[in-house]
Amino acid sequence: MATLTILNYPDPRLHTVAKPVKDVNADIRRFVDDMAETMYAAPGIGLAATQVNQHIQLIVIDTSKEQNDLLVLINPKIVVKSGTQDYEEGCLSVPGVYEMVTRAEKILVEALDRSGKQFKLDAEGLLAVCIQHEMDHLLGKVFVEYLSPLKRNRIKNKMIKLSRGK
Ligand code: K2U
Ligand code: ZN
Repeated sequence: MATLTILNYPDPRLHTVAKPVKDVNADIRRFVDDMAETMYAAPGIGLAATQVNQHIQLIVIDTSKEQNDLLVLINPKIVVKSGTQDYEEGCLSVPGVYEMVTRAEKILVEALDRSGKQFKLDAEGLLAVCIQHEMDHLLGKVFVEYLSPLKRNRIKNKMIKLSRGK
């Protein structure tokens, strides 16, 4: 397994729209293992393939306390949404930034697992937030895009300064 490099905002590659996975094969499963290793090492509770510059619809998540319950979602689709919830979100691609975002409180998501089998998942609370956050990444959307232009530009300038080692 290997830890992968996570792209930092405002890298334009973060705005690439991911393509569906055609064949859940051994290469995809190896990539899932690398994604999981990268997420746990960050540490984080979710990671989208877009963030490691692989533009396929694949997400790993682990919101368990013991960090030993990996959820893999391939070609995920949210089929039902209800309610709203506010959550102070962070992002491994925008280190050190935490801002309130409003998302659906409950979702029903359909996806393929790491063996290519279709499954459905009812999620709420932090898991629902994380799934929506990661699925935004697959659409090329970073959570700072929910903020005001003023806040977003301040964050963008801060990240550019950080990347120049200032
Ligand atoms: O996409 C990512 O960068 C992974 C995020 C997932 C996440 C974002 C917002 C809310 C929940 C999950 C990282 O795990 S950010 C670190 C983090 C860790 C625990 C709780 C919230 C954020
Ligand atoms: Zn993120």
